[in-house]
Amino acid sequence: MSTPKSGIVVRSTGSWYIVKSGPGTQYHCKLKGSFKIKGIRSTNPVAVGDKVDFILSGADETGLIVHIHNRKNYIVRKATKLSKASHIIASNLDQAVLISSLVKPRTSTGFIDRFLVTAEAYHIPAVLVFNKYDLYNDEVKSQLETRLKVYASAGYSCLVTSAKENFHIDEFKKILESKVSLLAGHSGVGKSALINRVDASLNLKEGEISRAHLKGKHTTTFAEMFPLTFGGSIIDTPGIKEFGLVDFEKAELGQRFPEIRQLMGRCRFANCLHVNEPGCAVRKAVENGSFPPFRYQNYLNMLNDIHD
Ligand SMILES: Nc1nc2c(ncn2[C@@H]2O[C@H](COP(=O)(O)OP(=O)(O)OP(=O)(O)O)[C@@H](O)[C@H]2O)c(=O)[nH]1
Ligand SMILES: [Mg+2]
Ligand SMILES: [Zn+2]
Repeated sequence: MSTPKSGIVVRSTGSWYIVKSGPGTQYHCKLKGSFKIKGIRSTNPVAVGDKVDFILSGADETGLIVHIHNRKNYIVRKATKLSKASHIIASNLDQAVLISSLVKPRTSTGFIDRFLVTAEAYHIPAVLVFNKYDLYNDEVKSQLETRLKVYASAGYSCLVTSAKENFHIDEFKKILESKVSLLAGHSGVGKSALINRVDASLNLKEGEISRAHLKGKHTTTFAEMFPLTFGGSIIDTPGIKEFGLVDFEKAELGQRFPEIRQLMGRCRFANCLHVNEPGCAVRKAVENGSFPPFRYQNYLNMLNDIHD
């Protein structure tokens, strides 16, 4: 038996994995049967970004994955709405970058906040990119200003871009340089278009927005890791519809909102959920206008979705 090689999973199709082992060297690998990872109930034991050991076998030089290195972190979503099992989207990330847009398609703040809460829970720095700026009219621009103000003061890096008009593309490149970045966002917001602008060699497929419902078709089917010519890599994911709140307790949620985290020490009760408890510092801040109303509403919606 040959000695195991190690590499990074750059693509997963469910049963086959492409493992990159050194520059320009890739192997098709399968998972050794009956592979289980303790502590995680997931539909996919190996995810893009995983560092694995594999043994080459047979004349066709395919590999058998025999070991998965401990993950620095990982990001998940629920496999289905009702299921307890989760799907690991990617692992070993330096940051998670959410590409959103206020039009065609519009990304809700509810979606953004779920993304941020998930990133907070896994201690992955989050960056918010608002793309398609060329399409924003004055009303939409003022909505954008509100979002920028709220998210920047919560401590998140924000960037406004237009892939179409090459607006802030250098800034976008700087964000990605020398880091492993997960790129998330609804189908059609311009993930592939933005990556193509910073690294033309990748030549990712860009989709057409379907005119019928302005929702965008899925043009990227599997999560995939791409090396960037200027250093670092990005993980392009299929349009993510929903981040489930995996493994969350009601009491934990407030910790994942920096604005709530800052105020909660002043609530009368240590176990305050900031709904209608007397002496709640968060509610007081909402009432006097110093806490962003949409962030609070999204907090309540998420709290409501957690069943314990
Ligand atoms: N006007 C305008 N159109 C854009 C911009 N960025 C992307 N588009 C267009 O929006 C459509 C969708 O862009 P994609 O890059 O394919 O979107 P995606 O996020 O990769 O979508 P999926 O792969 O389906 O998840 C394409 O027709 C792009 O040309 C932009 O900044 N402005
Ligand atoms: Mg795409
Ligand atoms: Zn409170």
